[in-house]
Formats: sequence, C-alpha cells, structure tokens
Amino acid sequence: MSVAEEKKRLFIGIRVPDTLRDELSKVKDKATFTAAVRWVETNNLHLTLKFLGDCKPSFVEPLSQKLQSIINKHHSFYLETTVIGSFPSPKRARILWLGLRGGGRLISMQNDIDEGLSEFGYEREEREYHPHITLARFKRPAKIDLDKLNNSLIFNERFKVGSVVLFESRLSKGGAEYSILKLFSLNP
Ligand code: 3AM
Repeated sequence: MSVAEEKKRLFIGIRVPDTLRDELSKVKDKATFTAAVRWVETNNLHLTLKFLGDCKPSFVEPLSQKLQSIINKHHSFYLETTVIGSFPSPKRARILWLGLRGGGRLISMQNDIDEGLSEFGYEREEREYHPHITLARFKRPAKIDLDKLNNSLIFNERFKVGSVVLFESRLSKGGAEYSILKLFSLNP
C-alpha cells in the first residue's frame, strides 16, 4: 500500500438537511450559465468549518478527542440561508455558493475549532470565515449573472444544527465522495 493510500483526507463540517438539499438540487435547472461548470452532487452538499487535508489514520483518535472537547462547550443553533454568490467575484467566478447566516454561535464554534486545532500544527485561517455551501465549481473563471439566478430562486430556509461531522473525502475520477467518520453532538 502506498503512503498516499494510507492517509485519510479529512475536513470538519456540517451536514445540510434533506429539505434544503432537495431545494438546492433545483439550482442547476434554473442556472443558465454558458461556462463549463461542475455541480456538487446533492449528497455531497455541506458547510465546511475546517479543511484538514491528508492525515494519518492514527490521528483520527486524538483529533476526535480534541473536537469532542471543543464541541462540548457549544450549543445547537439555527442557520438561515442568504443568497447565491460567487468566489472570488461574479466577473471571474470560480465557485458558486449559497450563503448562510448563523449569528454568533456558528462563528464562535468555528473560531474555537480553528484555534483548538492549531495545537496540532494547523495554521489558523487568516481570511474572515464566510459560511457557505459550495454548489458548483467553474472549470475556468466565468462571468455570471447572479441577480438573474437569485431572482429565479427564493431560498428562505432556516434549519437547526445539532451536530458537527468529521468527514472523509475520497477523490476519484468521478469526483469527490464524502463519508461521515465521526459525528459530534452539540449541547441541546
Ligand atoms: O466546502 P468548500 O467548498 O468551501 O474546497 C474544499 C471544500 O470547501 C476545501 O475543503 C472542503 C471540502 O473538500 N478544500 C479542498 N482542498 C483544500 C485546501 N488545500 C480546501 N481548503 C483549503 N485548502
């Protein structure tokens, strides 16, 4: 077995509820982009809190203990959808996302995770955390009409977040496949 096969590609995130997943699966039917775009599989839709990259399997246990101790200090909260946007800009879009608003609880938890994992040598995120669900990736920077897309779709979803997930991402020619390695329940 090669070294690459031994490692697990990990990230910490939040699952998207089925109701919102179903709504989001309709975005691609409304989008009229001419640029080449790869849509995220409905099952893979998630909110990333921290990307960890390739990790040794033996790291999963100490990582999980640390995450558990962080999550134990936080309570469940609600997230609300905002609008569809793009990174880095609509003129040169690489990523299409749905924005989320989570008030202080999401930001405080994400900040604690970011800070807590610096103990393991992970760099702290310098950019401001911008909660989003990635919907699609453009193969090349594309100019897109976000107003048209947002006007054709109305997202007004509010959902409860009761847990945080340690995901494993497996990359293949067919795209990424995410599976739940561990689930950490927030306090009610
Ligand atoms: O949920 P989003 O799309 O924000 O882009 C990847 C995805 O984020 C990101 O981790 C999430 C789960 O795959 N990601 C992938 N490679 C990355 C890297 N090298 C990365 N984030 C930072 N550095």
